[in-house]
Amino acid sequence: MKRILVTGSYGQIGTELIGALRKKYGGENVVATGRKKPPAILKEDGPYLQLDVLDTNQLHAMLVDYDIDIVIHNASLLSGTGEKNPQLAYRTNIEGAYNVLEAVRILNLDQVMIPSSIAAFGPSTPRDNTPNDVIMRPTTAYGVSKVFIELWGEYYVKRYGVDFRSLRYPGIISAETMPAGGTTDYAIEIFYEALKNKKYTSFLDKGTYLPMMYMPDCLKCTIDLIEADASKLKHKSFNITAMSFAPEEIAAEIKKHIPEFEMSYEPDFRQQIAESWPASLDDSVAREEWGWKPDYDLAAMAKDMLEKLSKKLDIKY
Ligand code: AKB
Repeated sequence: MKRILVTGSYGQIGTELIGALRKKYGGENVVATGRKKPPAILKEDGPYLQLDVLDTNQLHAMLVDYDIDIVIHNASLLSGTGEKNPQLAYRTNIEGAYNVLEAVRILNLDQVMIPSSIAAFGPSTPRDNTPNDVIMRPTTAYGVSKVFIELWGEYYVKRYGVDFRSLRYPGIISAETMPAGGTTDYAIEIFYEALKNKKYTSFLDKGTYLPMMYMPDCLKCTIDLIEADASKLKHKSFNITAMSFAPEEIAAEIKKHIPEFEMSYEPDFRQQIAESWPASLDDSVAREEWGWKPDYDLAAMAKDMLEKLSKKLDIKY
């Protein structure tokens, strides 16, 4: 059984990814790490550790001590936070990914998966049905860091034979852990506010289409890509998507379940970020090379989100 170390394990994707990986590979084989101390509420179903990927000695020691084969490097600042502090985004996202790739190369580990994002595209990229291989000139610090990760990772594949893989995550919607500082976060906040207050003010304007995905699909594509047969992967970085909607469309979907729900719009600095990203993605390369296929569309996701959150918050609708 391969042993996997995950960074950023206490973030939105990490918290749920650890559970899914442990279910599949066994608790002891999945080492959860994060920069902050592990939250006290975590179950003791495997190692939960504190790791700062900017500390290369600590990173190398942990990879050796736990006999790691695969690294999933999730630790990253998101787009909104990156614009507030580009220098911190550089250190966390670019230096962090560099350190992880170097450790994987030096220690000759089996595989490294580092997520990219729709943020890797920019205003000069075709916005509709954006192809996998297309111009990428992002205008955010976060987006630049994701292009660096893709290109540096692919360089290590060619130069050193490192097995690097990457997924361009769209906005990920989930009920367990809130994301922090992303542009697509509105599509999660809206569910909390719809249940708690029956109204929500969106920080993205009407008509702002973005590619999105529900967490179960995000977990599925992450694990599927890790397990994909290397000989079939012609690409290393993949577009993946499950749906695309604008704020008024998710509001209309929620209204089907909560008829009193009202939406208003007060776009902030994230509007400009969203407008520089694709509205929808073409993920046919992922479908062809490793069989990607999502399970959740907007209606199925909204129904499940409301059910999960109403239980979590103990609010009926
Ligand atoms: C963000 O909004 O910054 C992220 C992303 C799309 O990568 N959710």
